[in-house]
Amino acid sequence: MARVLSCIQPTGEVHLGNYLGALRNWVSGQHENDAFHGIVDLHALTITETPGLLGQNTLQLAAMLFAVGLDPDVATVFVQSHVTEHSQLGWIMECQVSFGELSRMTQFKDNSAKREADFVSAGLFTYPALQAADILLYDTDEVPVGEDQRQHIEITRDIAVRFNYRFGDTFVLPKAVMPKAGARVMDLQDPTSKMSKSADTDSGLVNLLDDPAVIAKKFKRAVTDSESEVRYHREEKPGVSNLLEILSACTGDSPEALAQQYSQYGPLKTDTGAAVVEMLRPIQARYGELMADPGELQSLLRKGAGKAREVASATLARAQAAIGMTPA
Ligand code: ATP
Ligand code: LTN
Repeated sequence: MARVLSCIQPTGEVHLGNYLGALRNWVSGQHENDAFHGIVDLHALTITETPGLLGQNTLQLAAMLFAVGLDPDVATVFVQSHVTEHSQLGWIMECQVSFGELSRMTQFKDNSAKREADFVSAGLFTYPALQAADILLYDTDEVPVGEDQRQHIEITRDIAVRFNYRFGDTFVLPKAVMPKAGARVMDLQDPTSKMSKSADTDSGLVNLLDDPAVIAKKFKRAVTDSESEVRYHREEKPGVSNLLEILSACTGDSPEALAQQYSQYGPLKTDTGAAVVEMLRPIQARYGELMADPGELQSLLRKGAGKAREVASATLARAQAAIGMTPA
């Protein structure tokens, strides 16, 4: 059984891109693999300044992970800061990666540019080192992520190779696995940018907790193009292709086959909105139940952290021994 790990930041509501590009695959993968999923609150801290918000977002995200179908008896779901080994190995990783390598990370370039007037923390820059620690702590074979994370998995491999070369074989080399459908859900108002919670406006962003009427409206207003032909072509028809891909992710039919069934944009928008609403209905109901019982939610997270710590502490000890640090 492959060890699989993927993580998500508690930085606001979970959106359709997160779900189709990541969470849904975590749920289907939990029975085939030994799955670990972290809520990476330390990563979110790179851009969080409001007191109290981080913990609240963490609990809401935990409820959402269980609501979409992660089973606490099957997968290991934990909060990053509950497993202190992440911070400890994170520092060691920072010392294995160069300033130049970190400077080439597109996520850092994008995020720091977006925050030009704001505080750009050093943590935002060293973020990939902490991510490498997340992955390497669990002897991870596979990291299921969206296309946007490919560079972070590559740098993790580079760091692991370098560490193993310097200090002897310690870390398993992970590889990124990209889902076929829904790998990159685009903004409904700007289909050349990925759907993102940090978008300027909310109208192109579908949150999993959005009201059904709001979801339908967002799809009806989705940007397409001035032609009227329904055809699947990512570059020439980004808006239409995004809708076809979302509908495909809901129905299981291929975007090409779905394109054949439509001759106008209107019905494609309506049907895609309706399919998304139906897909989210049971998730929204389960989320409501979980949020009504915070004690239970906390105990599920405590259990996850215990399981995570067992693996993480052994790996950290191995890395410290390989370096030759004095044992405490
Ligand atoms: P955002 O851009 O909304 O802030 P993010 O990339 O910072 O999102 P996280 O919340 O950490 O993301 O993302 C969790 C997972 O969701 C990652 O595996 C990421 O690849 C995936 N993901 C995020 N946005 C999309 C998208 N538009 N399409 C597909 N997958 C996505
Ligand atoms: N950087 C990722 C979140 C993340 C992650 C990880 C993903 C942090 N640690 C470990 C996979 C494995 C993001 O922004 N989506």
